[in-house]
Amino acid sequence: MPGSLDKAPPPYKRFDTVLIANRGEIAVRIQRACHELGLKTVAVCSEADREAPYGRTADSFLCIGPSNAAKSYLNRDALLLAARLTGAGAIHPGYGFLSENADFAKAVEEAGLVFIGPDASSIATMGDKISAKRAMMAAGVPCVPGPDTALPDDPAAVERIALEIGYPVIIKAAGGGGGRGMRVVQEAARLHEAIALTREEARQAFGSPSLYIEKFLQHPRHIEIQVLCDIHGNAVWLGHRDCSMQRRHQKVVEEAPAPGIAPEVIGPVGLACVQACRQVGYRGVGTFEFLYEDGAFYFIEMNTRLQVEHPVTEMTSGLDIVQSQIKAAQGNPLEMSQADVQCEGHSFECRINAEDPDNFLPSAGVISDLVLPEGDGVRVDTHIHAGYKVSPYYDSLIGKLIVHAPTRAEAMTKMREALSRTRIGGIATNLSLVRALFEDEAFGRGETDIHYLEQWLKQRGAQ
Ligand code: MV4
Repeated sequence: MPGSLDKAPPPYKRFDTVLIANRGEIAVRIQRACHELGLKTVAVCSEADREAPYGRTADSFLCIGPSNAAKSYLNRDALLLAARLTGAGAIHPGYGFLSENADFAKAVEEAGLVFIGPDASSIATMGDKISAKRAMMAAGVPCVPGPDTALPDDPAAVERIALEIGYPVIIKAAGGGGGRGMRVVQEAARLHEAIALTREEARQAFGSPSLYIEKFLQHPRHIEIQVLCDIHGNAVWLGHRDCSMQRRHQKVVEEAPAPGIAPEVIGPVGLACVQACRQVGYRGVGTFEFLYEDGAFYFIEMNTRLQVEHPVTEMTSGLDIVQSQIKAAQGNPLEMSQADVQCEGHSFECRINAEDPDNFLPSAGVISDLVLPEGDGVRVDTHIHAGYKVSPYYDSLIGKLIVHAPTRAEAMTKMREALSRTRIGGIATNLSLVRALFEDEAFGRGETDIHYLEQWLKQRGAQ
């Protein structure tokens, strides 16, 4: 049933060629989805990525700048020029880089191309964490206690708001997100200094001093809901993921579904997310991030991009999220209703990083030998091969190991087996770390929160 739309759908813009404005494993993943849809692809690279094999399997391959990402993968003019030269009708931004940049999305649309993502105004609304919270509260999505407006300047007014919420509180920058620009305040005596420090950081880092305040949740889990929307007012949610296993806001292991959450508890939250998408005229794929504590959900942020961990949801839902995202950008109506979305079994993803497992420093060099696992319910998303040179210029993610099995216990066993068969020689990786995690008993019981991994690493180091 189509919902109401505040925005009129844009005119259909057909495209037969997609420029992939990214690199590494996600460039491979997007290229596969495009080719499966019968679309031609344009791969772009920096000088460091000239040898990338996905360049040879694309229909066109262009070098757009030097190794420094600011001059290549983040170079908007170079990307738009590459699209024009190759006849691309759409740009897929992947994740990171320009994927959540509203100005870039606008420039793409103004150049007469399709940005494969939501429209620029949705990106801008969700990029400002205060306007995102306001939109969610208006749609009935449960949020963390605290106002959906910027902190006032009047010190006495701020003190009253903090007291009403109750300490501890957290001060966050409206332009922040993903763990940047936030500060916990334990007691009233420290409130004003925390605000002053966070405001200055926000001004420097995000160019805006705007802040907001929330109740600080002490031991939550990080649970997210994946949505998929078309431009005709249809939206569905594709279940949930637990992404609590993280260090310094970098996720290490993700799973779907989040363990131990009853359908009656998450169901209404999923419906509220879908309702919010209809209200803001959201298009394509999106992720609602929640904190989950003591049986309740609290919205924190919405990501308007395809996420690294989308495969665990693909495994449980049986849907191809990247293909669906591209079809939504083509203006096609959703091919399924909520009743058609049936999530089955359990999926885990391990992020494999080229980094020292003890000090987490990135590790560059040539992969001397490589053995990757395969088999039923085993998936590897990667761009690497034996002889591949891991460059020091970019994120250390070199691949993702994904498994799917009927139950969580079976999926854990399958991941242990897949990890034991994996060999990556010549560079340091975090394989030993994720192998140890899959032997951990509390993780086995699904009893972890957002602080678990950092505490686990501390204890491990102390031994
Ligand atoms: C919070 C919080 C506790 N209470 N907000 C960190 C990343 C950004 N997305 C929001 N974050 C948090 N917001 C309230 N009101 C704790 C965190 C947080 C966190 C959240 C998700 C995953 C990992 C985290 C690690 C530290 C802190």
